[in-house]
Amino acid sequence: MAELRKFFAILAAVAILFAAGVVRADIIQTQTFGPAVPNFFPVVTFNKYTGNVADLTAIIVELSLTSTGGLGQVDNESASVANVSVEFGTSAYLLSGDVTLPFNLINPLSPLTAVTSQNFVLQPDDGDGIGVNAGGPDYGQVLGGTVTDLASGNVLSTSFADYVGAGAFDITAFITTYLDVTGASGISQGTTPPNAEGFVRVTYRIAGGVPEPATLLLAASGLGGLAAWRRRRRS
Ligand SMILES: [Ca+2]
Ligand SMILES: [Ca+2]
Repeated sequence: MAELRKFFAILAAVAILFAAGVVRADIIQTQTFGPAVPNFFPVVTFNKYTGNVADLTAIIVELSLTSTGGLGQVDNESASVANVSVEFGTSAYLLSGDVTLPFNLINPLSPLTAVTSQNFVLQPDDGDGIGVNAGGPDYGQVLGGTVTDLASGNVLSTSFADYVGAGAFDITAFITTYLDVTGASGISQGTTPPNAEGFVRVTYRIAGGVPEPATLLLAASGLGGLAAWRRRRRS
């Protein structure tokens, strides 16, 4: 009976994986970049889909960015108290001359950011001169933590053809140190860059394809379990 329970447990696990969409006929390519000190501009290369464009139900591009350490600095130069919100870390966006990428991943004005945030009440300029001068009541600093953020977008179906055929395509990631100060003007800014790393992932989602090897393995072990259980039952 224990074997029978085990068999049904495996069967249930396979069913759950299917239902959860974990097991799919996706073709997934992941290319990493870094770790390196921004600013840097890695080029990552992916294979095109070699089947028919009609097989594709979706093309998904993901960008993951992890920012570690570094320092963001602000120094008030105005004669008023400044309530500021500071975000410090790394930003990233993508560009490609080969394929049309999802719009949310290619906007330099709205990049993906992996940041540590902190609010400050900066006292009026203490007379330390223009530029960041560490210390004094008009100064604040954000120590960069380890932060990861992910952005994902769907390629428009009208651009699927870019991704189909022989060969490969390139995507360039623009990885830069990021410091954003909101709430007041007249604030000097300075940074010591963090370390940055991440990945770009391209997924081809295929209609009615064959399951991935992991699924077949699970199914096979389930069938194996059944065969073993039958053998034991007969003997
Ligand atoms: Ca100052
Ligand atoms: Ca200062």
